[in-house]
Amino acid sequence: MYHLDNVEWTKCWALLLLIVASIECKNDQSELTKSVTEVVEDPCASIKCGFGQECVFDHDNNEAECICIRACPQNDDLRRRVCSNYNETWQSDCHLMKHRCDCLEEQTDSKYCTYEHKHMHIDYYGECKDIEPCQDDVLEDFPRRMRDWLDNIISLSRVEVTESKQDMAHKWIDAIIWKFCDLDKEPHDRYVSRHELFPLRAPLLSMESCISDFLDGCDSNADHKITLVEWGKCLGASPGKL
Ligand SMILES: [Ca+2]
Repeated sequence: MYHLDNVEWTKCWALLLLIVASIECKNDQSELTKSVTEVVEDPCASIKCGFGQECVFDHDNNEAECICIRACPQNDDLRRRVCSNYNETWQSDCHLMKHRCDCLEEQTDSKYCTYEHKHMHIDYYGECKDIEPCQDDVLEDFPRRMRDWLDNIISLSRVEVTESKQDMAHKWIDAIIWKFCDLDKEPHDRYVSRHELFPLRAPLLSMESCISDFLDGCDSNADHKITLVEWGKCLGASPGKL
């Protein structure tokens, strides 16, 4: 039978102590991590800041607060340029929003702030350019093009639509409802406001001259909010199908 000599016993004990110490250390670390996680909560998590603002923690007052965005990343990508509603190109949406906030909060020299800067918003993505007037025939054909566009999005995404590939009418109704729900988020109140149309309108305006006229036409009673029935009607669905 093999017997351990004194040196080997010493090595074994040392190894055992190391293992025990390692386990205890891990336990201590997990307890420490747990306690830190429990104590440290992001004070900004429940705060929603306004246009051009970000949330920071004010250590003096021990509270979170919204301030104008402090810095925007340098952007050299022309595709990320934005055009304001006053037809002025900005380096990015961040730069436009920051400048408006800085002007409103008097965080920058007033000589750089015009009336327009204090009231601007993003009109569309891309550099400002002459948008061609919407032609009647293009506007008339717009629901069909929107339909094709939505079909493509649905096909490329994992949005659940009816499984029947043959039933194109049902598929189209599903697409109309899905897009309405996708837009109706802030607030989620079963109406789509002009503000909520922004994610749909802004990326398309520089390419689709009729998008604004088309969306304005969806609000058939001109109350500045679109219902699901109005949305379906302007996309060519009969009210009974929604
Ligand atoms: Ca809404």
